[in-house]
Amino acid sequence: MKLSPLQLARYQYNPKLPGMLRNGISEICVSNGKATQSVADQEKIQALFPNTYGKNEITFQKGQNTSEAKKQIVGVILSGGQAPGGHNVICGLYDALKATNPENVLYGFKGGPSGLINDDYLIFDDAYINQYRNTGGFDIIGSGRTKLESEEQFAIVADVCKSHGITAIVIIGGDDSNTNAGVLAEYFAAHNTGVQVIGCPKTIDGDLKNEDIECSFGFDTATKTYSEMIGNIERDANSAKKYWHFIKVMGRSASHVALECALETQPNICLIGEEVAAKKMSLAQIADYIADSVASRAAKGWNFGVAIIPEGIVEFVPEFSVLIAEINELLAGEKTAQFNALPSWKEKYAFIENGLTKESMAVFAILPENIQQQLFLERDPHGNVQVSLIESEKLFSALVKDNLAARKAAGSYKGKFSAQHHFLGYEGRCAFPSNFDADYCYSLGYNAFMLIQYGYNGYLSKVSNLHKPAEEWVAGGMPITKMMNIERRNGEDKPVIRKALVELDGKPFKFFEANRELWAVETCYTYPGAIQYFGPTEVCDLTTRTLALEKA
Ligand code: FBP
Repeated sequence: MKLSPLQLARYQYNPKLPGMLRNGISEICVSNGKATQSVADQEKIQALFPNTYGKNEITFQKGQNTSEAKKQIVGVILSGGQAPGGHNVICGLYDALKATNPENVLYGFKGGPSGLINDDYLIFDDAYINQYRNTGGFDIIGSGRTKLESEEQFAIVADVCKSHGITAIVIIGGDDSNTNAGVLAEYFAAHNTGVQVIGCPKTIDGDLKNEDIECSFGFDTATKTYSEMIGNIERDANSAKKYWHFIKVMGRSASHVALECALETQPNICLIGEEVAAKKMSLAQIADYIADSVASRAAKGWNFGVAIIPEGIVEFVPEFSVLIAEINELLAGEKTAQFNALPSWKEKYAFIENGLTKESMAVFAILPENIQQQLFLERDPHGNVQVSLIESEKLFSALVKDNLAARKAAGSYKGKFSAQHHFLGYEGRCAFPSNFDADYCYSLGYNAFMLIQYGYNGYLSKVSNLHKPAEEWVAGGMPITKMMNIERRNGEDKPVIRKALVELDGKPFKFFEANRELWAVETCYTYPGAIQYFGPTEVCDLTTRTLALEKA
């Protein structure tokens, strides 16, 4: 394989550990914190997790290492969507494991959780792991979206662990995967398997965060990558002065990515799904809001602009959620085949018109035809519409176009409107991790091994104080049960880690809210440029604006 000069240079980068982990393995001891409680539904969570509930939070500090000297055989999996820095979690884990005892072994289970069930693995060595240091991607062992959640699966995993003598599993994943890590830890404890489980917080979406997890890894690099591109598009828009760019960014269930990109690039418009839901905005109201900016700018002679749209936006629009629910109902069971058998779109349209309520039909009718058809194309394994496949950037530009046409007819708008569409998602998930993510991820992995070495089970590797230089970061562990509450999932009450949505009274949103009116009519673009890996720390080690504002 031909290596790029950057890849070669990144091999030489030494990720920065928190100060307290820098003195060598023999100098890391535990400081016990308070016993914990789950964030809500304490009695129910305690009853479901009798063996792992209520444990102490812990931090590491400099001091004599008192952990038991035993050989560790550890397995690791990557779970869910790629996020920059995953390789470094594994490198940090490997380095701590080997520094503790060169006889320790690290298994990598391939292709995500299914690798653990199918016992499909590799064993890491220096030569293999060194190829992946400070690189993006999850190709070191691959990832997957199989969920590890049933007792049958846990029993298989227990057998796989037993057959290799595995003493601990590290699960690198998002809120669902870490919820499942907590459930697996409880199962292992209840069945006296002697196997520990440690989670690590991953997702570019940024929605795995709470009072303990300041940010999930990958969010920093992904948003910097998108912001570079959005800044470049803004500069193109401001140069050519002839297009409105509608840019959809990833973030299925929360709008953190969109908000962070907006804080970085100051576009004319950025929709925040959580606000749309709170204000119960309709599609027409959103289109009107964007059209106001288009018209105000046109009045100044500026027929160009940039709008950021979060991937999950349509699910936040109440009337659209109702429409989706009705469509799911309309196509339930046998009815999908019936619908698909209809020979033309005209007949399908009549079927839809017949099945939807008047209100939902009114929403459906204003959608452009390609979006209408998208709603009936791909279904997920449960037979539901896959909302993330809807091209919402095209949806909103079409609605804005119609809105502007009406304004033109009424004589209130005289501009030109020509739109370009972009979707920024996969471009950011496997970028070379920023220095922040390279350091954070390496620390998470290193720290995960220290948790294993000290015998913890059902803990999340936690590194905090992240707005400060790495020297001042705080490393430790948090019982996963502390982050849980009970939620209704697929008709059942389940213990889960709560997904973090954008807080409308949080500092990042408040900053955006205070500035967006100006950004909507003026041209205030900022151009973050490409991630810098080498150079002055104020350029290379910057965290996200979200983190900076939250900690300000
Ligand atoms: P995770 O929640 O697993 O980290 O993945 C998030 C994400 O990157 C979303 O932003 C996006 O909608 C989704 O993955 C795409 O998934 P896939 O890779 O399966 O197409």
